[in-house]
Amino acid sequence: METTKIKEINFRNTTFLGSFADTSQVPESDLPLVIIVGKSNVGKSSLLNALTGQKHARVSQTPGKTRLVLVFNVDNAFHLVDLPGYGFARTSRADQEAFSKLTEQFVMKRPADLVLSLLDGRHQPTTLDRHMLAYTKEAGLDVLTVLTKVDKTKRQELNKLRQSLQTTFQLPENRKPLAVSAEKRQGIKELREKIASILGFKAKDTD
Ligand SMILES: Nc1nc2c(ncn2[C@@H]2O[C@H](COP(=O)(O)OP(=O)(O)O)[C@@H](O)[C@H]2O)c(=O)[nH]1
Ligand SMILES: [Mg+2]
Repeated sequence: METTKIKEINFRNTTFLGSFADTSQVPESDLPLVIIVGKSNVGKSSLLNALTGQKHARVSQTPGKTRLVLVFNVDNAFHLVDLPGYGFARTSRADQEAFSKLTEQFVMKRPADLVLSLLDGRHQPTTLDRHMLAYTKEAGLDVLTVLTKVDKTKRQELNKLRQSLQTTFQLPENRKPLAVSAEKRQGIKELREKIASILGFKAKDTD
C-alpha cells in the first residue's frame, strides 16, 4: 500500500505575489485562500511577518494607511491575504466603506477558506470587531479568532477574554481563540500548526 505523506508547510518559504486594489485583480489560483482581518493597528502586518519569518508586510506607524490587498504565496500550499484594517477613526467614511467592501469581496466573490480574525488581546472586541465576526460567521466562512499583543495582557485577563469570546460567539471547541505575540514570538508555532491542520496539512517546525 502506498503511504500518502501529508505536506509540511514551510511558512518561511513565502513569496509576495503583489498588491491589488480589489479581488478581481488577484490572480486566479486553486490554492486555498486565507485572509487576515482586523481593525487598523491590531497587529495584522506584524503577525504576517512573524508567521512567515520575513519582513513582508509593512508595519505601519500610521494606522489606516494600507488600502491595498497584499497577497502572499505560502510554500505553494495556500494564499495568504493581508486586508486593509477597518475602523480607523481618522479615515473618512468613504475609506471605511472601501475597506469593508474589500472584505465583502472575500466573503461573496472569492470566499476565503479560512478567516483569521485578529482581536486586540488587551480589550473587549469593538462594535466593528463584533460585526466582522458575525458577518463572516453568517456567511458560513471558517473563522479562527486570534488575540494579538498578548505580551501586554495578564494571563488571567487573557483567559477571561478567551472564555467570553467563546461563549459570546459560540466558537466550536476546535476554534478556540489563539493568543499570539508577534513581538515575543508567542503562539506563532501553535498558530502555524492550527492553520496548516485546518487546511489539511502539517506545519514544518522552523523558528
Ligand atoms: N507589544 C506588542 N506590540 C505589537 C505586537 N504586534 C504589533 N505591535 C505593534 O502594534 C502596531 C501596529 O502593528 P501593525 O502590524 O502595523 O498593525 P496592522 O495595522 O494591523 O497591520 C505597531 O506599532 C506594532 O509594533 C505585539 O505582538 N506586541
Ligand atoms: Mg498593516
